Amino acid sequence: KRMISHSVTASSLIVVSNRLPFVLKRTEDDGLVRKPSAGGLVTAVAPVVVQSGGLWVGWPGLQMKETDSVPESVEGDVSPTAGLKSSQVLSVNLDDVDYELYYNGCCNATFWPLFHSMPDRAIFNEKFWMAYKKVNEDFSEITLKALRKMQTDHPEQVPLVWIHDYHLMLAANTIRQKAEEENLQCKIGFFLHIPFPPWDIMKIFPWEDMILQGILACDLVGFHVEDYCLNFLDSCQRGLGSRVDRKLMLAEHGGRTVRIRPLPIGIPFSRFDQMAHESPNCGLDTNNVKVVLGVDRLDYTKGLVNRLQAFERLLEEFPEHIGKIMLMQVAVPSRTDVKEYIDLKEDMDKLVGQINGKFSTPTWSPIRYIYGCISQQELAGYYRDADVALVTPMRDGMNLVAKEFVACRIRDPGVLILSPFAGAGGMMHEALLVNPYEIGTVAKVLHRALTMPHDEREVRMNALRAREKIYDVNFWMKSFLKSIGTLIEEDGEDVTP
Ligand code: GDG
Repeated sequence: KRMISHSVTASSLIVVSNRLPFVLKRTEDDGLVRKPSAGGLVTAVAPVVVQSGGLWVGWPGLQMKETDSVPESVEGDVSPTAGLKSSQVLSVNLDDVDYELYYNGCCNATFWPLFHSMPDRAIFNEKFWMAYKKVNEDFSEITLKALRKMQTDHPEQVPLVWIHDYHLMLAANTIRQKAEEENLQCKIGFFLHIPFPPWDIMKIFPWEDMILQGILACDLVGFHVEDYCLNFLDSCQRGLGSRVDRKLMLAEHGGRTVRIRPLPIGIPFSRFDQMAHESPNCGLDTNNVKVVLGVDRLDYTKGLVNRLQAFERLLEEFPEHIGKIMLMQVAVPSRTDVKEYIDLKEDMDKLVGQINGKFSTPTWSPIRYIYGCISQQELAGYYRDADVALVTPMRDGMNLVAKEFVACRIRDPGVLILSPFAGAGGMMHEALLVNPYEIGTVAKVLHRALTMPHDEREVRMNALRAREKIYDVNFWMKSFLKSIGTLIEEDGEDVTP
C-alpha cells in the first residue's frame, strides 16, 4: 500500500458529469469556442476545480473531430469556468446515435419519470439500456485516464472522483474495478440531483440490480434529503439483500461499507442577492396588478398544468382578484425531442389560451406566458418584484427556484408557496406548503398569500432568507468534500506508522 496523505486538499478532485461546465460551439471558420453555462452546480464547483488544478470529465455538447481541441478560456471571461485550462478538461466523445438513445432515451424517457415516481410515463427499452451502459463505460474510461494523470502529477494525494446524477449511475462500477486492477488509489463519491424513488417503483426497472450495484461501487453516496437516502437503503436491502444500517446510513456491498448522506444542495445566495440589487426595474410592479410568478423548465414533474388550473379556480372562487392579479409564467424549453415534452407544450398552449380567453378584458389578461429562456439578471428582477412565487412540482429532487426567489427578496417580502413534494418543501418551513394535487386548496392558499399582512410576510421571509444564506451552495460543496475527506483520513490512519 502507498502512503496516503492525511491532509485532503481539493487538488485531487475529478468531477464527472454528463455535460462539461461549458458548452462548445463551432465557429464559422470551423474552430471551437466555449459558451458559458449557468447553474448552481457550475458556479460552486468550477472555481474549486480551477483553483486546485482539478479535472472535469464530461460531454462537450457537440461531436468533436480528431483535429479539434478544447479551447483555452479567453481574456475577460467572467464565467465561473474562467481560468479552467484546457488541460483540466477531459471531453467524452459520443456517437450521435448512442447519445440519442442514452440521453433522450434512457436518461430522460426512462429514469427521469421513474425516479420522479411516475412509472406510467416511463419507456422501458433494451436499446436505451444498452446505450446507457456503453456511454457509462465511455465516461469510466476517460475518468480512468484522469486518474492516471492525477497519479503522475500528484502521487502523494488520493484523488477524489465526484460523479453527478442519474446519467452516470453505472460509471463507478467500472472505475472501481479497473482502478483496483491498475493499483490506482481513489475515493469515489456520487450525488443524485433528483429523488431516489421507493423500492416499489425502483423494482419496475428491469435491470434495477445493476443500478443499485453501480451506485454502491462508490464510497459516499449523497442525496438531497433523508427520505431519498432511506429509499435507497431500502432498495439495497430488498433488491440486493445488502446489510444496511438505517440509523448510521450505511450499506455493505462487496466487502466494503458505503456511506449514504443527506446533503441538501443550496444556491449561490450572495450572487442572487447581488443580482437583485443590480437588476433594473423589470416592469412587473408598474400597473398596480399583483404578480404571481412561476419559473420552471417545461417539465411534467413541475406541476404546470395543475398550477394553471389552480389559478383559474382562484379567479372563479375569489372574483375580487379579477383585473388585479396576473400569473407570470416563464417556461424554459427542455428536452424538446421527447414526446411527453412535446405533448406538454401543446397542453400548456391550449390551457393558457383557454384561461386568457375566459377572463380577459380589453385592458387586462390573467396570464403572461413566456416560452423561452430569460437572462439570469432579468430573472433576479422578476424574483425581486413579484408578489408571490408559486412553486408547485408534483415531485422534485430539491427545487432551486424556491431558494433563488427568497434570495432576491431584498425589498418587499413576498410570499413563497411551495409543494411538500419538492426536497425544498421539507426544509423551507416558513413557506406556505400546499399539495399540488388539491387544486381547490392551492387556490385558497393563493388567496391567503395575496392577502397576507406585511408583518407576517416579513417574519416568514426573514427566516427563509437566513436559512438559505447559511446553507448555500458553497456549504453544500464543502459538506460533500468534508464527508469524503474524512474517509480518506480514516484510511490514512491505517497505513501511517
Ligand atoms: C435538477 C433537479 C434540483 C429557470 N428558468 C430560467 C432559468 N432557470 C434556472 C433557475 C434554476 C434552474 O433553472 C432550475 O433548477 P431547479 O432546481 O428548479 O430544477 P431542475 O432543472 O429540474 O434541476 C432539481 C436541481 O437539479 C439541483 O440539484 O434542485 O430538483 O430536478 O437555477 O434559475 N435560468 C435562466 N433563465 C430562465 O428563464 N437564466
